[in-house]
Amino acid sequence: MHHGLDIRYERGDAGALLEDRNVLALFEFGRSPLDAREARHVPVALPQLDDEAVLEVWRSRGPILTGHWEGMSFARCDGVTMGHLALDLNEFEGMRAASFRAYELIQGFLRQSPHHCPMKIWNFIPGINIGEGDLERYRQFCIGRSEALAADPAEQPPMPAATAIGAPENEPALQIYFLATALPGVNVENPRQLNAWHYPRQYGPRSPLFSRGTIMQINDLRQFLISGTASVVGHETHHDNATDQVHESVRNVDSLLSEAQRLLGGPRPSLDDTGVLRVYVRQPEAFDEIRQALDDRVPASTPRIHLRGDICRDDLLVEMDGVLTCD
Ligand code: 3EB
Repeated sequence: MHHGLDIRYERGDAGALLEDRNVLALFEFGRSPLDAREARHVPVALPQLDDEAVLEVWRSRGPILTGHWEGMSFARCDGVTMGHLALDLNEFEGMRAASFRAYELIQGFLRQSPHHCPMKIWNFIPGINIGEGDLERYRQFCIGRSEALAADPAEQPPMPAATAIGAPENEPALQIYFLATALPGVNVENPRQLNAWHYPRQYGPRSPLFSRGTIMQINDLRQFLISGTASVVGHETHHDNATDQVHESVRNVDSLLSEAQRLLGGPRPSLDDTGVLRVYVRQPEAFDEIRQALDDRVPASTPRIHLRGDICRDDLLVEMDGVLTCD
């Protein structure tokens, strides 16, 4: 096993995998995050679309400490912390308030943690496209996030990488989990895309706050955490069909990898068997088309899963994220 975070898709039973003391986090799909049975267990409400159901397993070396903090849970090893929270939306006056609380909690947690630099944050937002105009849940989520981050003047960029995807409308919880380390990572932005925090007003009153990718160093290993990447060029959505959106998204990932190489030197990180990909699919009926379009562009050796989830703009049909290991 390598020295960083080892991410795999495995068949098996969640209970049995949690017996493995090297498991830092275990992601089970199609289950409410409120069902978590322990700190390392992270059920994600999005159903998996692939024929074969798998678990996403994060392993790390050395002893793992687990615990709870203000209703959050965490698992920490020498190099990295995985933090997880699920807030029952019934207990909040709307998505803005829930998001504000979530980001307030995350900042509070990070301040007292030995790993206080967030590298990547995954957000799963029930009914993400519900609501008209600026009342849309995703936009309200962005407002709450931005208000919580602005409430702490010491909390300035570097921004973490992020993914924000819709969970089923009937899922009760806003779920957020993250990776944090002791040292800041290297942020990578995509020259093909406007930096998300500079998005114009038409996408909402407060811009999303994330970096397109972060290079995280754990021990002597560098890993590239890729944000949710869609068919956005500049700030605009391109294409109205799934195949072209997949191809555009892969061009965006490629461009980000070239930019990472430009910043860091060394070999160009690539999509191959040292990485994993997650593909988020809005319309289940487009799954085969999306899988095919991706197979045409990404080596067969790259492990990948497809999850059913809404994307934050209603004209986006697909989004992907992933983690690559740099040589
Ligand atoms: C985009 O490129 C797609 O709000 O945290 C991707 C990744 C997107 C993260 C977020 C949003 C977020 O703008 C949307």
